[in-house]
This record gives sequence, C-alpha cells and structure tokens, in this order.
Amino acid sequence: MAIQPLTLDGVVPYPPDTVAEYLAKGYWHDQTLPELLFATARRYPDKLAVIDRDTQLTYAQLTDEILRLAAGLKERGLRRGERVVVHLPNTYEYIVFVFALWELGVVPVVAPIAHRRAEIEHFIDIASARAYITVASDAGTDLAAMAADLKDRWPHLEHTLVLDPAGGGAEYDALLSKGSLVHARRCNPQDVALLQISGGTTGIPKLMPHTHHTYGYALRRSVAERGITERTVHLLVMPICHSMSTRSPGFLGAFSVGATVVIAPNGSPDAAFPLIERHRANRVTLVPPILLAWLNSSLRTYDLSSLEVIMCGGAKLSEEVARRVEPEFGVQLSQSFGMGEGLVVSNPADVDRATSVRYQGRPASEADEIQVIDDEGEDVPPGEPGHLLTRGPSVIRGYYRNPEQNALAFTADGFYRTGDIVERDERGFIRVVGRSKDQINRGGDKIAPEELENAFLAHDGIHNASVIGVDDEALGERIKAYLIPRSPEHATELTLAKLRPFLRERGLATFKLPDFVEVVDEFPYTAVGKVSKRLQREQN
Ligand code: J2J
Repeated sequence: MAIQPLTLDGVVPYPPDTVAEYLAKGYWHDQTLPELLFATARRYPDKLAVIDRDTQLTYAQLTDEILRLAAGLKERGLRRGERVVVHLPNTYEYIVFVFALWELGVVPVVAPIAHRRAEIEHFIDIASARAYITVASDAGTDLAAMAADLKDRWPHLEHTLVLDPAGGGAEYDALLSKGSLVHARRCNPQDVALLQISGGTTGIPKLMPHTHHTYGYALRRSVAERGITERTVHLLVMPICHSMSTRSPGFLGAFSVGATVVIAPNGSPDAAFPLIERHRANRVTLVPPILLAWLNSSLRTYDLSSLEVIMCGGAKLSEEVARRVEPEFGVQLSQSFGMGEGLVVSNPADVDRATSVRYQGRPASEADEIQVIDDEGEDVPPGEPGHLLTRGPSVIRGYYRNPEQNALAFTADGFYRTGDIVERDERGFIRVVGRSKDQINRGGDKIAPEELENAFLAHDGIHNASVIGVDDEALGERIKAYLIPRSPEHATELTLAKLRPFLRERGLATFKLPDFVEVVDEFPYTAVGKVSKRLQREQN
C-alpha cells in the first residue's frame, strides 16, 4: 500500500506542479534515504562502509545495526513525523541513529556538538521534540545533567538517550538489544527527512526542512560531479551533521556508491593525518581555516600520499591559499560553494587550474536556478558582482515554523535570497565575492573584506586574516584587520606602519587599507569551524 506524504505544520511545501515536474524530469527519485543505503548494502554487503575509533562495519553490519537500533527506538514509542534532537560528536553512532530514525519515518533535528544549552533548548522547543540524544559530556560540559534538566522542563521531551562521551555505552547497547526490524518503506520520499541547522550567522540558528527528495537530488549531483566511486575512502572531519559531511558528498554520497567513510573527531592535523596514513584515505572535505592549518602544519611527516583530492568549501578560500594546495600537497583542489538551504555548486574534476583556484564552481543542472541581481533587482551582466538568489530541486522553500524569516529570506516565487555577493562569468562559473552584510562602507567607499584578506595571506608572516568593519562616527565604518601570525616571532612585523606599504605594493587602493590591525592567537569560530565575523564585530 502506498504511503501518503506526511504533512508537518510549519513546513512550506513545494507547489504541486513543481513536485510533478521534478519527479517527471528525474531530479527527484522515488527513493527514501534508507532505501538508498540498503540498495548499496545488497550490492556490496562485505565492503567496508564506515570506520570509527576501533569499529569497522561492512555494509551488511551497518544495516544490521541500524535495524536493531530502529527496533529499540520503536520500543520507546517513537513514531513517523515526530522530531528527535540528535546532538552527537563525530561518531559512527550518529550515522546509525539518523538511519534508524529514518527507517521509522522519525525526523532528526541534527545539531553540531559545539552547540550548548541555548541552542539545544531552542531546537527542543521549536520542534516540539519527543527525544534528545547526546553524549554524557563534551569539552568539559556536562551534557547528561543538561539532558536531565531539559527533560524536567519540557513535558513533550519524553526520552533522553545519553551515550558515553566518545560514543557507545550502556544506553546504546540496551537500545540494540530489543531485536530487529525488517527493512521496509515506512515513510514517503516527499516527507521531511531531517531538520538541519542553519549556520546561525544572524543569531539563533534556524531549522531547514529537507526531504528525502531534496537530499537525494543533492547527493546524486555531488557524487557525479566530484567523481565519488566505490574506491573512494572519504575522511570525514567536519561536524558530522553539517551538510558538507552529510550530502555534499558526505556519508550519504559515499553510501550511494559503496565507498568507505573514515570518521575523524575533528579536522586538526593531529586527529586527521594519522587516520589518512592508517586507512589510506583518498578524499577529504575541509573548510578554509582547517585547510590553512594543514598547509602550515609541522606534522607533514605522516604519509599522506594516498590523498588524491582535497575538497574545500563553506567559506571563502582566498586565491593565495588555493594556489598553494596542489604544489604543496600533490593533490587536486576541488572547491565548492553551497548552503544548508540547498544549492551546492562545485568545480568539475577536469576544470583548468586558473578556474579551479579562482572559482567555486557552477550549477550541475539547469534545474538549479540562479539569479545574480543588483540592489534594484535587475540582472547584472557577467563579471559584475550581484546578489545571488536560487531555487531548485535541492533548495528548501522556507525555514521550519518561521514565517517572519521566510518573508525576508524567500521571494514570493520561492527563490532563496542567499545574502551572498557573487560574480558569474560567461561560462556560468561562480566566484563568491563576499556576504552582503560583511561589505564595509567606509564613508561611501565599498570594501569587500575578502580582497584585503587575500592580500594579507600573501604575507609570509601571516597565518590567517579576517577583516571587518567597525562603527565610526565620522565615516560610518572603518576597516579593522584581525591577524594570526605564522609564529610568535612574526607578530612584531604585523603593525599598521609595516603592513600598509606591503598592501599598497600589492596594488590595493588607499581607501581599502586597514585603519586598525590587531594581532591575535585565534579567531572566534562558528559551530562548524568557520571564522565568525559576527563574534568579531561584537568584540568592538
Ligand atoms: C565563500 N563562501 C561560502 C565558498 C559556503 C557544501 C558547501 C558549503 C556548504 C555551507 C554546504 C563558500 N566561498 N566556497 O552546506 O553542502 C558561505 C556562503 C553561504 C554559507 C552557507 C554544502 N561556501 N559559503 O557552507 O549553510 O555565505 O553551508 O551562503 O554552513 O557559507 O553556509 P552553510
């Protein structure tokens, strides 16, 4: 019997014509995410699916564990369409949980482990969550105590499941001991599969409802474009709930073709390099601050020769840094630009080097609709910067239970206003110029912080640079640069007096030169490890 699509209040649906069109044109498939995994498991039962800590699971073992966990979760009374907040570190148990919930048609709300009470309580509240799954502690925070307290406060939160700090433990084993389900379709591919967390650059994160359809489309595109095959050994270092780790291509992309996923606790060289050496990983996805840490790391004595491709996205990779990757690592650099809301573009594998260091990619299909417009809403010509709007088979039509934000972030005809400023060349390749709200307006002169950051990164003494606007009575804003020196000895070179001539020599106009520099040991980061300009602005 066909399972009718689920209606969740607070989700903006796709118009019926669009649903019919995406299905007819093959952008969306009649397949749920567990069906995608189980199809691969039938094909490659004995191939390694996932490696984490001292656990290695073949596809047959992974699907078996998922069905046992699903039986345990079912016994707790979780039902189709209910929401469960999953707040776990990078562990294979995260993967088993989300698939077990999907097998039941339950909707995980997936939160990065760096989040704390303010965010988690907000998700539990807004999603009326029935369960909260976490680990006993993370980085010194007692999450078990927090879970108990949240359960007392929120009557709809019936269950808290607390794993050991590194994953596993008695509660997990107990859930696995309740027998097993038989894999079957228990939801419709049009259903919301998960509520993903937005980057939260505007304050409290928003929830993005993605369906089995939108995720399926995105991961198939990503796998085709990035050349992921059954011989791929993908090292996953970014927070596991982030879209880069999940569907671009992430573990779902890997599982769609029978590849192997190796899970690292984080992206630091001391966590990642030994795993590359041990498991001969050939792919990894990084954000720019981690890529910089890899490039400037002293741990390059590990055997990284298995690495073939470094995929990098999530924030602007300066051209200066992009150019270093291939010669210094002997790997191919594959940039991408994307957003949790949906659209992801990447550079095709065979693109020329001038393009691969400068551009972030182009849409993989004509279904990924792109508009680049000026402040008045007119299309800008190729090569000119403009606001990016997008719509398509991977893009949500609204945030979950958030009509106020939806009115601002989506147009009446369903385009998402990304807030990004991009340039598109004649071929359709996209270069990200910056965020519209990061643009600095210094007495009417407009400065893209990225241009200045790129110039700083050409300086031998600078490890990383972040440029923001600070309020100024006379000019509206002035330019401030935060700089991390390559080593403590370099710090003394990083003064305004010494840097201004250096920047001028690099051809920067005088109005773009910084008014202030501050040398720091670290930048504030978002929960997924991007530099947080919002927090830097708050420091001023
Ligand atoms: C500049 N800014 C970028 C890039 C993202 C694949 C890849 C990335 C994300 C992601 C993702 C950028 N250059 N190459 O979900 O599946 C900034 C933009 C964008 C915002 C989205 C994926 N790549 N960005 O980063 O939801 O400002 O998704 O709008 O975390 O990151 O952030 P997020």
